[in-house]
Amino acid sequence: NVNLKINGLSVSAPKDATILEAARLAGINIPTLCYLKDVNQIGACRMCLVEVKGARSFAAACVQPVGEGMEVYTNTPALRRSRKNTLELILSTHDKKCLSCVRSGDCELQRLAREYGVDESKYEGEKPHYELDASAAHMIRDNNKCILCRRCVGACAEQGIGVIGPNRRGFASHIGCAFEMELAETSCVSCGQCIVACPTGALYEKDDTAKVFEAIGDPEKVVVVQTAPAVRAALGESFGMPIGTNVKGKMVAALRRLGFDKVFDTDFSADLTIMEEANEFIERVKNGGKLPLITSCSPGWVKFCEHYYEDMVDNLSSCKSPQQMFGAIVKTYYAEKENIDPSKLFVVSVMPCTAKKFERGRDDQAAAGVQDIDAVLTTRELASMIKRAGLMFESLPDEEFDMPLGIGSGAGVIFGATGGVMEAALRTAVETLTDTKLEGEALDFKEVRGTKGIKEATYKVGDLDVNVAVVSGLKNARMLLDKIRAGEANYHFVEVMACPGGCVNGGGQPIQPASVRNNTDIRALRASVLYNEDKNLPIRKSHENPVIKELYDTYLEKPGSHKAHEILHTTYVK
Ligand code: HC1
Ligand code: SF4
Repeated sequence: NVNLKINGLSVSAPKDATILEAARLAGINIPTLCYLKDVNQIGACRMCLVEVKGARSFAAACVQPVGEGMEVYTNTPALRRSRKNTLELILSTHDKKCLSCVRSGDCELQRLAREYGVDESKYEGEKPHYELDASAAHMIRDNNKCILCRRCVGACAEQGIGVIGPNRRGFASHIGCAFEMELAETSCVSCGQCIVACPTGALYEKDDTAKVFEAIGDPEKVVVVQTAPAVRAALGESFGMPIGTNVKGKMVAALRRLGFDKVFDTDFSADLTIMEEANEFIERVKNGGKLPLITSCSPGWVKFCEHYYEDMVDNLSSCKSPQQMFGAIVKTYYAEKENIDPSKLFVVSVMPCTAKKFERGRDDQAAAGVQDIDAVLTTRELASMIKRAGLMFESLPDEEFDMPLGIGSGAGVIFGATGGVMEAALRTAVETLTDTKLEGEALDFKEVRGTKGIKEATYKVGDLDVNVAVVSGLKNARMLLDKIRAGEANYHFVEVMACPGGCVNGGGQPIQPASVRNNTDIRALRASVLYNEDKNLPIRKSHENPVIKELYDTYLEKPGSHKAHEILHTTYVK
């Protein structure tokens, strides 16, 4: 550790800490805009400037390391003037249409502008004007609100994709794709990690709330909603609740009050995915099929695989994702059971994910001859609908999902965290292959839990030593796939989630500002919601879900049956 003084206070900080981190230890927040820990550490925006005694110029606290005996000042009149000026310059090219901006109220620029009392029109002059890029299925890029902080660029590079970056120089400098291509023309995988990294309203998901409100208001339609496992772990944040609060019951109550005819749970179809995927795994092992089997529920990952690892597309499980299986079952089994014309059913998904908006429109996702899913909302869009409907979220009662598609096992719940799909599949595969019953602690496959980017383990399943790997974040996926390709790793089963930490950290989740992201393990807090729910559920294995059993007994016959293939499986692009 080194000892230094910050604003006259003695502080001891690790020797590789930055001034920003040391100040935080002393309870002092230095404002930042471009800095996002591990994603963008370039010291470019000049908001975090501090005075260091004896230095000739101000230092950028986000990149400047601490030193023994250093004397730092974070809040002098000169610094306040400098920061105010920086903000006024940023605003000189900003369109300042804040009233209806999707980020109004949680925009980091807006907050700083207010705190520093900026004069919005100080540098009014020529302004660049950019067309919106609405080409992609999942998001819109509005450069008129971009402040060139490059957090999105860092997020995309961290995903190992790198399709956005700075174009041109000087006044014409802007973030875009190579050769000014539209996002849809690039290999963007729709993960939305750029959106949750953006401090302003320059990046946002395509808004489907109007379409959903309209369907709800249409008396001809039966509107069914499903919620992904990870949504309950984060929706509360949009209403000021602490990160890591499980709001399942209030979420269900809110959806019912919004007017959905049925409120169901994606956990149910996560269980269904496990039935099909565990069966696929067993079949591939028995029949010498392509291994490792790689999960296919994360659409950003699937797109990534199709784009960059074409030779491994056959490793992908042919299972549709739980989102799509849900829609497929509603429009076939449920429609028949309830005697509803599938074309009258409107199935909405609430997802922590922006790539689900893209997945919905993929080929071969229409089991009943109509699209399996009609609209996908992010967690943020659901929050906005709840607010617009005037529902006081915090005071809603806790309610239960509707039956029959509202039952999920604990295995389905943990899908939303990295390692969850693997653990869920193992619970079912081990019991199926070994004729043993897993109880208590034996149900926890702890080695594949936790937020580490790459996890490996070997489990004894019957006579077989099953080597598994779990990765989240596409940069990690790249590393692992390269190892597999080079024959340096011998896995049987691999789980890949596109977003670092899995769905809980998806691109559609409530946006936490850098000041929170830099100092809190959001992924772990949200994941703990799911593992706690799993621990306390009476049913923790997919194959013990009674509705799943009934579905096979009365309709699908058995996992991997002809009918199951027609409804629940899909194909990929090579
Ligand atoms: Fe996910 Fe999945 S876990 S992909 O992360 O397999 O989005 O939560 O709904 O489909 O169940 C997301 C979450 C989600 C699917 C499931
Ligand atoms: Fe990059 Fe993902 Fe944003 Fe596409 S959605 S630009 S892949 S970060």
